[in-house]
Amino acid sequence: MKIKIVLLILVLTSHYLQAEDGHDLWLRSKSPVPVNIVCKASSQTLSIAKKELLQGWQGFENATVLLSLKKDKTIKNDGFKLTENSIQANTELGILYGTYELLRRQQTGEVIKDEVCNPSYENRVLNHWDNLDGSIERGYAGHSIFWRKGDDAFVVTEKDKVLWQEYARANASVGINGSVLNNVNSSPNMLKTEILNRVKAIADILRPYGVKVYISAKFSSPTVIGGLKSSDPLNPEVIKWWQDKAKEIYSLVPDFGGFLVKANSEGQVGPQDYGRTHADGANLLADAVRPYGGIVMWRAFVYSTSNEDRAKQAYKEFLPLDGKFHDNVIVQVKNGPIDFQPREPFSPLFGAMKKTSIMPEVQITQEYLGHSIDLVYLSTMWEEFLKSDTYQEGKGSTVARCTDGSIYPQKHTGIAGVANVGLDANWCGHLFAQSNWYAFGRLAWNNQMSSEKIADEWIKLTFNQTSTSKSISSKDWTENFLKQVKQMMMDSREAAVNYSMPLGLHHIMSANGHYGPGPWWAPARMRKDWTPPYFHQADSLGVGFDRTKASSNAVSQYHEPLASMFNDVNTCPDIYLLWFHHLPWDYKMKNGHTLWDDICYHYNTGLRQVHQFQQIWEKVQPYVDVERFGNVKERLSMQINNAQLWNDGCVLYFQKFSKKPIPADIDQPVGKLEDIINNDLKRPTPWAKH
Ligand code: GCW
Repeated sequence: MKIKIVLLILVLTSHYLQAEDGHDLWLRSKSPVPVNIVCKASSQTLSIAKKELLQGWQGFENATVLLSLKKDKTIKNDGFKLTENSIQANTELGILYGTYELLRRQQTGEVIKDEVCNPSYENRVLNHWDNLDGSIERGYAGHSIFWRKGDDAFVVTEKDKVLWQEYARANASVGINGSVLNNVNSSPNMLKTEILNRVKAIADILRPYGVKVYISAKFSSPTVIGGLKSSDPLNPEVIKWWQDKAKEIYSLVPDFGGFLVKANSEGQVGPQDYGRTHADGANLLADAVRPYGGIVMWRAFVYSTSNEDRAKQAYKEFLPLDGKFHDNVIVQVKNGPIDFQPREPFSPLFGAMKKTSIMPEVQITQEYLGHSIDLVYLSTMWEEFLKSDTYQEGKGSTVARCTDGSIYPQKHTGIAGVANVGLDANWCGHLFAQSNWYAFGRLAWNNQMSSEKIADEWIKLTFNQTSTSKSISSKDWTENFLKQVKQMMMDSREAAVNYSMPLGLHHIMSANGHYGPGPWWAPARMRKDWTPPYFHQADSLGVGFDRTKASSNAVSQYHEPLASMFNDVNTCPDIYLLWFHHLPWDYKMKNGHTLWDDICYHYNTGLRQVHQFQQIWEKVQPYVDVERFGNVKERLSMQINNAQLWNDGCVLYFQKFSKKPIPADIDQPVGKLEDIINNDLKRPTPWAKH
């Protein structure tokens, strides 16, 4: 009996020891090779660098690694100079980033040649849409790691500290150096002292890893928590209120990064409520944080009260303000002119605002790309965006170059990503959603990196060959695991576009949680530009939003040759066709299909691609531990259902207008439109428990 119990305990504990919940992200412990580290200076950040090297060294045994803080003109900001056995930097953080780079190269087998690595952007910031009650707007991986409700809401526990430290380490390992700790739909309570004390506690843990904290500020705070009659940015009492608030924050957090603001957008009060401009509002806060070196990230995601084409609004609002913002303001612009859709052309504000610091905002959390259920590697989407040529200063004026200081002398540069992190054991819900956090950091550090290289790194770091007990040769692993999984990641975003919004269709998702199709959704009293029919414009004649010169003329917001290229249906790229044109159902596509048939083929291709992903994943089972294999397998089967629903819902819905048959050589829908619509309105979001 005793022996049986001992055996049982052994089996259970060994299982427990092997349990792989994904919490270690891309930072898996290694059996380190002995190494000597020489570093004259000392500090908390340098101690972290030394510890990381001692714990993770995979280079020559007993090598001596030199860490030197020495100014060098070729090294910018927190950049570093790397050799096989040394890291030189201007700052301690540069040493830490160099450490992570050196270890990454050792682990991924990349050659380490002497080279200088400088960051593309000065501010590489995660935006957490975390609410003070612990919920997360558009979060799909559990509750907030920063905030919770309940009796212990303000108690900083050991568990909190460990988690925040792990979070900071993950960020630092990919070069992320800022975190906005709360939702842009901000609670005014955020600026109350009890909350600021918790901000201080978080900042103290994040600091040694070089992650600065920021707060999303509610513009109406002077009225809502300050008791003032107005929040008018030009009112002296309001100015004083913000100055005092900034002073209080900096007394707690001396290196506080600054404020992020969403104003005059989706119900948020802003300067326009007082007859002032966005520049007046941004400058008010910027002046308050200026004495301490803070910045203000002012969002350009605004809604005008007019009936203007939604895609044109931000540009119309902000372009006239170019040059009017103080130099510690960065205007934060979403990648596309609408709202983080699976595919959008870049926002025309990029490159057009020449006298203002502009930073791109991308969404890491998959609000419109399948939550943390669908496997979608977003790096390819961001790469497409960063490489888009704006032509604003001639050919080659890519979004990347227009925002990183290469073209315009911006005082500050930055890039923001809406975080996908929560309390789930694996941080991001879906194991592959971790790759999006990773990719954001890597692209923020180097906006020229290829998504393929990033995927390669992430797979090697996340699933090393030891992730199962079986002995697998390196060739086998590369051929049958790495290559297969990488291809799946590289294809995954296009698959999502295909099964949800192909050919430039956009904003046709289910209103209920933004997961699944909803092209039919149009309640009578809803703002028109919140409803899918406004965006797809399907009728008996055709489908698509006419943004040509003859209609909304959104094309004119782009620099030539783009304006003409988008305007002409013959030169407009297929990927943006229905974004810029309303076309007849039997319009002849370049590939010979009619538009109607091509729409059906795209949805079907997307569905088939997800089936392929499922097959790939089944085949790689021998290379992955049980738990992580299961996490992805379960979600892929939900993704198939989602792709099927998109296919059936959209094809059947648009068929009501096209009145044409679905091509016979593809899978026919399995659902009924009526049922799909009825279920859509009742459908809770799949992660209702959060
Ligand atoms: O995409 C929309 C989201 C909102 C979000 C808003 C924004 C935080 O549906 O949830 O609010 O954008 O970016 O402000």
